[in-house]
Amino acid sequence: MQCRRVLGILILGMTIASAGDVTGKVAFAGTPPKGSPLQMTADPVCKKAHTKPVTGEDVVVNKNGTLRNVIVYVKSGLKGSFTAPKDKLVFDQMGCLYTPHVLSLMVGQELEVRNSDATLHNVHSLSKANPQFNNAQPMKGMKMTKTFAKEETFKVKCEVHPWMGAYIGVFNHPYHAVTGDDGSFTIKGLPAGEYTIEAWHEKYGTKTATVKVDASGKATVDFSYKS
Ligand SMILES: [Cu+2]
Repeated sequence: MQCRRVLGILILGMTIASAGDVTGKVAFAGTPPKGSPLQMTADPVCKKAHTKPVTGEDVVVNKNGTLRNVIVYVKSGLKGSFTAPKDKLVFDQMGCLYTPHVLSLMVGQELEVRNSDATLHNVHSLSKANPQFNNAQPMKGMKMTKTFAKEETFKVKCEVHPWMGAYIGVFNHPYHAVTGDDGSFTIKGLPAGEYTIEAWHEKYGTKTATVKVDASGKATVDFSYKS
């Protein structure tokens, strides 16, 4: 009886230890740079979409002193191959801005590119490992679906509206996340093991850290950028 109970606890322990979540936050130290206002007067549709001045999203420091739009991902330590999630991600053009400004997805995962504006946008990828594309979406409500075969992070821009820019991170695995308005991230369901985690920001570059996902099934890793 005793033996069976111990075995039961052991099996339960092993189940918990098999995968864990890595959570953390990306701090920003120093004075946030003053964002420059975007001049949208060249296209009345863009200008009309905003009632307040719009600033660029290249550096967004949250109210709690953290940095938004940082991709945090497993750089090394993973074994085996992974299947792309079935859920489609949406990359929208709204108010002549990309929503979201930074996104991450997996090789083979579908990305729906939408135009929610009643004006012409061209969606131009500056990818290197993946074939570049440059597609016009002249009408509101237009949609197209893209997938990417290779791992890389690249810029997307619109030549009609030079202020429009976004970044897409493509990964060979599902262990990546982007910091939002509280600067935190969660990489879910990572198998137990030791990993190098990297943070990437379009202006401030990369930071790395090592993390061990152990029997507790949870690990924390924080990053910090300076102005
Ligand atoms: Cu545009």
